[in-house]
Amino acid sequence: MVEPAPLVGIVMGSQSDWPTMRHAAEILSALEVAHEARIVSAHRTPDRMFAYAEAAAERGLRVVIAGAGGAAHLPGMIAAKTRLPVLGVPVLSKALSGRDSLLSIVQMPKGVPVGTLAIGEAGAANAGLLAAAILATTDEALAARLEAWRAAQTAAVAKEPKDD
Ligand code: RP5
Repeated sequence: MVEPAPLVGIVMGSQSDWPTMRHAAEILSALEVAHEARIVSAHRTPDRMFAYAEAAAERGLRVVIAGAGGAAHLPGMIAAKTRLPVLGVPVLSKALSGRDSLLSIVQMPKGVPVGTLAIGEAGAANAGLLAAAILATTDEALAARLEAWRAAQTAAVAKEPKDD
């Protein structure tokens, strides 16, 4: 079977980001959104990063999710090289608990936006949901799957707390 062409590109600065960024991939899989995941470091593989960002729109990607930790230049640099919407995920860093990642990603200068999510797993999962929501504006079947996913989440919330 031929795999559908990816619509969402998930990129991360390091293998060590994958335990966080896989939460974006899992959401996209659950919503049947074709996606790919790549290690593309702004610092260690800058040429790979430029090539990825420059080719992204032409290859048919519609949204890029970029996660990085520490001096997290990746989302901003990707955004500098593509017109696609870029969603930035600050990865929890060892030294500063992701505050460095958050500030590196969120404080983009005017003119080159990065939609910045929360630090860590919640941010990665929400980036997946947001990418799906963007695509759902022009895809009715995906919109229905997203509505169903949200309804299931609502249904899973108990009315009352219970003891462990
Ligand atoms: C960043 O440096 C990566 O995004 C990662 O979050 C952080 C640490 O990378 P490793 O030293 O674990 O490879 O580029």
